[in-house]
Amino acid sequence: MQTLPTPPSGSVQIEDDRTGLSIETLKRAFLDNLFYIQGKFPALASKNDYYMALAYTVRDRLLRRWLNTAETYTNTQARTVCYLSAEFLMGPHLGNNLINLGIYDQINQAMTELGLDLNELLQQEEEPGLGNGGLGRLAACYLDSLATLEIPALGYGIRYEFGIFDQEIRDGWQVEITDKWLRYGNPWEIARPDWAVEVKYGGHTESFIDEHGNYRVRWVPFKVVKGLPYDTPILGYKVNTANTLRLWSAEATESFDFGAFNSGDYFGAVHQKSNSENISKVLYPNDEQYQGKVLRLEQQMFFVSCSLQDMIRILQMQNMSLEKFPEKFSVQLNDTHPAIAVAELMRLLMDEHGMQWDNAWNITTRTFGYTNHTLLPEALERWPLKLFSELLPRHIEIIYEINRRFLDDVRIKFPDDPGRLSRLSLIDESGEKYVRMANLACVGSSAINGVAALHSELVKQTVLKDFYDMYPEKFTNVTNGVTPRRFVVLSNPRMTSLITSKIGDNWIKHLDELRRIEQFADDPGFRYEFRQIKQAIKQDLANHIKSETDVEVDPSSLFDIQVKRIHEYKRQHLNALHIIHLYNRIKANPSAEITPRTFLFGGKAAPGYYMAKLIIKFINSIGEVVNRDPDVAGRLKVVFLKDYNVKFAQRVYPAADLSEQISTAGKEASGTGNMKFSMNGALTIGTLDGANVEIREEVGAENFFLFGLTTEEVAAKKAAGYRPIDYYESNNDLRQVIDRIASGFFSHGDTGLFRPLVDNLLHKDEYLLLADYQSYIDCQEQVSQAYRNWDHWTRMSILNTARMGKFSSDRSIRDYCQNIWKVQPVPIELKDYTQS
Ligand code: 9GP
Repeated sequence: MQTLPTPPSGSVQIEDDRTGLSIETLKRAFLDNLFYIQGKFPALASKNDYYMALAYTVRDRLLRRWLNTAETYTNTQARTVCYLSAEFLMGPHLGNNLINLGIYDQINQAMTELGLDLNELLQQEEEPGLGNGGLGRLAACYLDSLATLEIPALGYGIRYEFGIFDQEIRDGWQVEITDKWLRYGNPWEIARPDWAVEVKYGGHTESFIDEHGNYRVRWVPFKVVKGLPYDTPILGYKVNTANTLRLWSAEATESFDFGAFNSGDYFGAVHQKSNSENISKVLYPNDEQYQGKVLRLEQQMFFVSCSLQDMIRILQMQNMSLEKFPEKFSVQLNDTHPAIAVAELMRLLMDEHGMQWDNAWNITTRTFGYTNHTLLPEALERWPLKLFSELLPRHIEIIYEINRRFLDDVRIKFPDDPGRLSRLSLIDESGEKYVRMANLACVGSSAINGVAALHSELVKQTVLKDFYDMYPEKFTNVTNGVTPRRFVVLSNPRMTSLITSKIGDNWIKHLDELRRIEQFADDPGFRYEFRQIKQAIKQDLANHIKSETDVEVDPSSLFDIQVKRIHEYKRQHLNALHIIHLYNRIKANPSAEITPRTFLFGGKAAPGYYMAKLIIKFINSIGEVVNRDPDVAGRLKVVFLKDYNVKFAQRVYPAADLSEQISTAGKEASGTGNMKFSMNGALTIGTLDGANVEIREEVGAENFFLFGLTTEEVAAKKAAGYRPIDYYESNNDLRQVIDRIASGFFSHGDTGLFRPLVDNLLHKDEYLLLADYQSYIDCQEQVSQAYRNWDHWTRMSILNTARMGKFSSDRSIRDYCQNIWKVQPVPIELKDYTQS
C-alpha cells in the first residue's frame, strides 16, 4: 500500500492572474502566456501562438475546479463511474470550456480589445479526432453530462497519436491524409508519468502452489509495454465539477536497449521501442466493421489493463480493500471493444492480488455494465482463437474457465439444448474457432443495454436473444442523448439568445424546459425571428461552401443535409436517387414546379470499404453534372463537403432545414445526428429506425416526415425472397433514374464506373433502397410542398426544437445513474486558495 508523504506546511498561493475573470486580468494573463509559454511577443506571434496562449489562459481557470474535484472525490471515497471506450471524439475543447466556465463573453471582449478575433482562434484548434463517429461522440457527450450532473466519473481510453484521418476529395474520390492533431502540442492535457503502469503480452503461463496451498498461475510474458496516462479536465456546465478523461499512451519499458545498441544492433534497439509505441499510434478507421488485426486486440488489452490497474491504484490510495471494488467503481463497457476487461479484472484479482475464483468472479460481475451499439453482424467482434491465445495466453485460460462454469448454468436452465449451448458459448466452434467478445461482455456484466427503445428490443430478439432468455433481468434500454451545451449553445449562439430572451437560460441544464417555447410557435414575431436566424446561419454556410468548393448555393433554397459516416445501410445513395429523380423531372419538363433545394453531404468512408468510397464518388459526380446544367440552375445544387468532423458538424446542424435519417429500418441502433439536427430546428425525413422512432413520438407525427418499411416489413420482405429487379421493372420513374446512372451520364460516358452500384441495387440490394424508393420520393414531395409554406414550416421547426428535451445526454446519464450505475452526485465546493 502506498503511503502518502506529509504535505509541506503552508498553502499553495494561487495568483489572481491564473484565476481572475475581469477583462483586464484575462488580457494580462493571455499576454503573459504568450510571452512565457509560447515565447513570443505580439509582433512575432502566429495565430497558433495566440490560440495556445488563450488555451493556457482558460486551462488555468479550470485547474482549481479540477484539483478541488479530485481532492473531494479522494476525501469522500466517492463512488465513481468509469467509462471504458476505445474512442472519445471530443471535438475542440476551447469553445466548450468557455461555455461551461461561463466566460465566453468576457474572453470575446478581451480578445477584441487586443485586436484579435475569437472565432478565428477557435477555428485554429486541431480537434482531437479520437473516434470514428457516433460511438465516440456519444462517449464525449456523456463526459460532458457526467460533469454537469456532478457525477464522479473517469473516461478511460487511448491517446492515439493519429486520430481519424483527414479526408480530401480529389477528382470526386476520397483520399485519406494522416491526422497530425498533436503536431503543435496539446495545451489541454497533463502527462502523469508517476501513474504509468505495465501491460503484458504473449509468452506462456506456469502454475504453482503458493505458501497457503492455493493453486496459482504466473504469466511469463513475451513483451511488456508501458502505459503512460495523459489527463484532460472535463468541466461541467456552470458547476465546479471537473472530471478527468485519462488517455493512455504506449511506450517501451526501457526506452532504449543499450545492450543491443552497444553491440551494433541499432535496428534491434530502436525496433523494440517503436514496436511498443505502435500500440497507441493510430485509431482504426472502421466504423461498424470489425477488423481482426492483432494490433487492434493489443490496443484493447492495452487501455483496458492500464485502466483497471489504475482503478486498483486509486482504491489502494484511498485505503479501500479490493473487496470494495464494485462499490467504489461502476465500469461501463462502451461496446465490446473493452470486453477483455472481464478476463483482465479476473486475472488482476487472482494472479496479482491472490484472490480465489468465486470471490473474484463475484466482484467482476458486480462491476461491469455493457452497452451494445449495433445489430450489424459484420460489426460483432470475434477473435481467431489462435491469435487470441498467442497474445493473451492467461486470458484464454480464464475465458475457458468462465465458459465451463457458465455453460453448466445454461445446462441447468435449459437441459438438452445443444444448439443453445453452442450459440451461447464464449468460443465459436462452428468452423475455425473464435472468441466471441459480446458473449464475454454479457456473461461478465450485471446490466446490458441497447441505445434506443427499438434497438434494445431488437437486441433481445436477435443478436443477444439467447442471453436474454438466460438473463432477462440484465437487459434494459438507455436511449442515447447529446449535449445541448456543444450542439446548441456553442454551435448556435443566435438561436440560444433568442430562446433565452424568452424563457431564461435554465433550459441549458434542464432541456425539458424548452417546451416553454411552444407557446411562441404561433407568435408571428417569434416565428419571424426564428426564421431570420436560420436564414442568417444558412447564409454563413453558403459563404463557407463558396470559399471551400467555389459552388454558389442559394441560402433561401431548402437545405437538405445528410452528414454521417458513409455506409450502405445509411443509404446516402437513396438520397442521391432522389436528386436524380428531380433532375430527370426538370430535364423532362424544364418548367416543372420544383422547390429549390441544396443537397449537402458530408462523411468519411472506411478506407477499405469500396462501396462507400464509390458512393462518395457517385455523389460528387452527380454534383458535377447538376451544378453546371443551366436547365436546373437556381433549383438544384449538390455539394459534398470534405472532412466532416466535430468542428464542421457544429456549423452544419444549425443550418439545416431538412435532416436525412433514412437508414433501412432495423439497422441504425440509435443515431445521434438526428437529435442534433432536430434540436436546431431541422425537420426530419426518416424511417422508423433507431431513435427516429422516439424523436417522432416527441415532436409529433405531424412535424416529422415518415417513409419506408418498418423493421418487421423489412424482415418479411427478405424472408419472402426480395427481388429488387421487380421494383425496377414496374416503376418507370425508378427505371429512368437507374438507367441514367447505368448509361454513364454521370461518369463522362463511362458505363463501368458505377456498374457495381447499379448491379448491387438491381440484384442484391441488401438495404432495400428499391423497396423504399417510391415511399421516399412521395415523402420528399410532401417536404417540398411543406417548405413552400414558410410560415408553417417555421412553426414545425420551432416545435421540433421545443420538444427535444428527452434527447439531452443529461437525461441519458440520469437513466444510467439510476438504473445501472447506482451512483449519486457529489457537488464540489470551490476552495478559495487565494485566501489561505
Ligand atoms: O451505429 C451506431 C449508432 O446508431 C449509434 O447512435 C452510436 C452510438 O450509440 O453507435 C453506433 N455504433 C457504432 O459506432 C459501432 O457499434
